[in-house]
Amino acid sequence: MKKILVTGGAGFIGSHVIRLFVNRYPDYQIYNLDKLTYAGNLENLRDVDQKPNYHFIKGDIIDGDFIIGLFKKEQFDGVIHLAAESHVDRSIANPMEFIMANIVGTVNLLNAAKHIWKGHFEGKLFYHVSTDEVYGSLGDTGFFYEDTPYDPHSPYSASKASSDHLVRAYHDTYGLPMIISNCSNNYGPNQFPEKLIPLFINNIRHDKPLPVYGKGENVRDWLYVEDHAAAIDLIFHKGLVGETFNIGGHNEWKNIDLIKLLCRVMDEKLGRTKGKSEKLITYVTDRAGHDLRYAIDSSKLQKQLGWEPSLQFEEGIEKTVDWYLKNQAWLDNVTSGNYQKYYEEMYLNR
Ligand code: NAD
Ligand code: TDX
Repeated sequence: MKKILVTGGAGFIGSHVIRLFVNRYPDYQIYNLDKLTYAGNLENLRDVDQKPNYHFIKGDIIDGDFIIGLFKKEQFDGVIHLAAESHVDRSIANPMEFIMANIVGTVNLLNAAKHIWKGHFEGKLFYHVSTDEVYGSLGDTGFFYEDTPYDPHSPYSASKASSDHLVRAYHDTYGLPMIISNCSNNYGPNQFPEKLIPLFINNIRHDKPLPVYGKGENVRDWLYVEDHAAAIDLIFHKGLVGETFNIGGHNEWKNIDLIKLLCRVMDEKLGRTKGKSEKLITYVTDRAGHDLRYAIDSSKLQKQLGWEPSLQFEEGIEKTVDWYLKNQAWLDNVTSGNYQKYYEEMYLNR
């Protein structure tokens, strides 16, 4: 494959995918299509944006005419689709944006791929990047498998579930070659500070309260973002068409335990008295429909394609904290503008 369209490449995970592909496959042409919403930031790609095999296109996947025109013009061989509205809390406040970007946007891409590739499906691939949240919520035990029935609870996860169903429907109905992967919570450099880990790093840095939802007992399964990008690379090249793969590192943490670990690492890195950051922990009203526990079984990916996560969590958290402390200008830049308004709406009176 030579010409690959990556959607949402200026976001958190997309930028790591772009970096990996641009550096690893100099003979590929990588096209990054991104609307540059609040979550998209071309700064994330400064180290690769001058490479001859990287191209940026500003555009909106909600605009069907634009998408079909782009596919006609560029004749992509493959699509890696990451563009989405991705924050659960924002989906609770404003579901329609999620319906438009995540469902309508995905269908526009599917229609364009189907139309342009019709009769020439051989060697083409539509790779849809999804989340473990489509499977719903677990109790204290058990795991999500590839055949776990979908049971989404938030507008975000319902919109992702819907897009997954549509990708499968285009495969079953029209033969569109596709693969889906469902990954657990990612963390690492360049994540927008609305998600738990970068939000709390930023708040600790500014001695601001750490708003823990409910009792902090919800469990998430965390994966370092570069390990997710490596899994996408492997699946894109070696995965069987029509298949689904779960991606996760068997790394479950209760929120409150993770937050305490983060506080300890931040105290150390900032040279603060032990226990100082933990004092910022503030319990606030729980998220509506808050899923209790996510846990991914990724043994299919491990057995079929030999993927393993490369990092232990403590190591990944240290690397992540180091990155945010070294890149405070990045944090300051993304938290200027509308961020203050978002923060007040989301957390004031909570
Ligand atoms: P993000 O919010 O950091 O980035 C999303 C990117 O998509 C941004 O660059 C944004 O500008 C772009 N975008 C949004 N709407 C668009 C539109 N209409 N047209 C074009 N571009 C648009 O998200 P992320 O955390 O990097 O997640 C990327 C993908 O991975 C999403 O599909 C998400 O559902 C999935 N995912 C995320 C996680 C996670 O933990 N973050 C876990 C599993 C799966
Ligand atoms: O301020 C907070 N306080 C808090 O207690 C925030 C932002 C979160 N939380 C809790 C809610 C969750 O239990 O921390 C946990 C993690 O929250 P998020 O970072 O918002 O992630 P989550 O809701 O688990 O969803 C993430 O993982 C799956 C990503 O945002 C999704 O894009 C991905 O699909």
